[in-house]
Amino acid sequence: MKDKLEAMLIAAQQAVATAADEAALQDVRVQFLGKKGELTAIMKGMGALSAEERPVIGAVANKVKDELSEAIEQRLVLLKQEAVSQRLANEKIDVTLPGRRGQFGSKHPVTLVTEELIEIFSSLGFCVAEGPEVEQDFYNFEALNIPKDHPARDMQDTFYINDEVVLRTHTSPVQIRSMLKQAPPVRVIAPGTVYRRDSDITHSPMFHQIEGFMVDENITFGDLKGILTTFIHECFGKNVGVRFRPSFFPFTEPSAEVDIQCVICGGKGCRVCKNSGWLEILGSGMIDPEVFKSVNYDSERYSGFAFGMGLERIAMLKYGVNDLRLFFENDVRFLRQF
Ligand code: 2U9
Repeated sequence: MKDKLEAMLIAAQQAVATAADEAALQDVRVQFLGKKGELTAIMKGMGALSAEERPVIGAVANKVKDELSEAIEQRLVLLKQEAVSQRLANEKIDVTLPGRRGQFGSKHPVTLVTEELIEIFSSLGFCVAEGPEVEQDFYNFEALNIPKDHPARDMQDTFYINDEVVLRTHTSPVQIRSMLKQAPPVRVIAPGTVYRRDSDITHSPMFHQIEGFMVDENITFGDLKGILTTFIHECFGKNVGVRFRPSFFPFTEPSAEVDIQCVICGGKGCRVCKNSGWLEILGSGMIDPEVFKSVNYDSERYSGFAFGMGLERIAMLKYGVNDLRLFFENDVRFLRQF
């Protein structure tokens, strides 16, 4: 029995030495020291031994068990170290390799145009004002000389929240709020998002505008022409032709639409300008005395002009974009070009 135990120890030590990983070592432990293992099997034969032999073999069996346990523990420590070394080798990072560059975002073309226009009008003495996009009927329509049931309301199809509250159809209400807050002289521009129930290839239900006004004593149509011509020359170049055409808006009288020489064909006539050589870019006019009444400005003493333009349209002309929908799709392949 002693020989059997010693032979088992040698076989077990060999198995321990060749166990390739922790799982294999665990199998060795079970095979030799487990409840159904080889050591247990040999010990079962102890009952047949004499009273003198039993303690001797018992001592040998304990020694075999201790030695084997010790060998397994040592091997376990070694295997753990090897596993750590292996992982370190596999996961080694070469910190001298160049890093991967992240993609930088870019400003939306409508933001770029807005910023440029703010810059130009700031240099002409205008301040920027902002206001709510969900607006009361009074500021969006009534105060601008567009009473309920007035045919002019049809000019701008409106999103109604309820009878008295709308999504603003233009940034004009911001200017009404500015006028109610401060007395002349004032020069204000109002850039922002506006909403109209209009959706086709050339209209989006949400778009952007910049509007502005200037009120003081003795402001004339000549001031309107001077400021807007200066703006156009700053925005589209000193040599671009400008013309003023009579028009109608409920909040201005007289009113004028302003055209520039076509930036695509230089005035010769092309598809973009529908062969006219001109492109409409903004609306304007002398502020109607009815509007002054709603904001308690004395129209005997003060006069002023106002103007408005669509920012997507300006961006299309400046950057040669021929489809309005590109501004709202947020396709990075388009946006990265600006
Ligand atoms: C106040 C008084 C008058 C703002 C004006 C226009 C003419 C105009 C359109 C251009 C293209 C809007 O984006 S668009 O559809 N705007 O033609 N806007 S005068 O007049 C005002 C504004 C506020 C208190």
